[in-house]
Amino acid sequence: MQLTLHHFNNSVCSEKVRMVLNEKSLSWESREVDLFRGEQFKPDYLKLNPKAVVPTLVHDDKVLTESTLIAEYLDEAFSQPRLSPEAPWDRAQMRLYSKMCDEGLHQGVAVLSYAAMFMDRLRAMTPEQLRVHLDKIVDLERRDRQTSIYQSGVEAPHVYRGVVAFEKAFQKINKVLAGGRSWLAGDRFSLAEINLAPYFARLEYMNLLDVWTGDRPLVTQWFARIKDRPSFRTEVVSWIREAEWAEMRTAGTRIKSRVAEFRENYLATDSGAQIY
Ligand SMILES: N[C@@H](CCC(=O)N[C@@H](CS)C(=O)NCC(=O)O)C(=O)O
Repeated sequence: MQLTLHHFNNSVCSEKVRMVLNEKSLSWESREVDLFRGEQFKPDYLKLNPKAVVPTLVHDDKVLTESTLIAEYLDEAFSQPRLSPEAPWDRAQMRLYSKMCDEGLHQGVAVLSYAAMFMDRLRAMTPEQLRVHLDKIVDLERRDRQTSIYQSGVEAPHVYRGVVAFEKAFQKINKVLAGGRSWLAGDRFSLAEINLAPYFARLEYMNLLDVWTGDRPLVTQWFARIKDRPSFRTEVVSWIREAEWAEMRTAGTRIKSRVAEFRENYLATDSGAQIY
């Protein structure tokens, strides 16, 4: 049995899958795809992952993309320890959080990361290099987001939407924890936590997390329980390179006050004031 993961060190979706592999004590071969060198666009990689993104799992002769699906697949294919709750209701709750990541938090973290730091990499390109880079992005939504952030930085409308997606997520999580639970789906740590942790870690490393959690101690305590796990330390923290810590913190701090304003503005609206 052979498991190979094509991934990138500081990528939220790769962190998610690495945590699953670690929690299940699976050995795997690492193939790094350097996103900043454009290795995701190489023809051989595109054959595995036509969307030109990481991660991709190769299990013997089977190729699987989409980090949420990879996480669930690994959990089912290698049964112990189970990272999904047994009860159908709790499993549905768990999937609510993976949907939350795939339908809002992922784009949110990407735009915040671009607005804060990756934008400088785009702006360092010549117009021709930028055109070639953008043309290679197969997902047109992703291309639009990058173009708009290149043009408007933190003022791009996608950034506000990302801030709102995180606000809704934290409202929901806070409410569940306030009901007396230690974990979000069932009574154990599960894929719900694994799905969310890399996103919240990126916010923390960009010095932005307390914009949402400053007034939510239950969320902070829950996140601390996740950060204590060996899988988090080995598969998230240890992969981040020295220079990346400083880059994330400096860049995130630059946009922090605007991000906090966006959250305040949203909370001042009717829908923002409705805690769901
Ligand atoms: N829905 C996909 C998203 C994958 C994704 O966006 N991966 C990012 C890194 S976290 C990526 O490869 N970005 C490459 C790029 O933007 O060119 C999944 O969950 O696997």
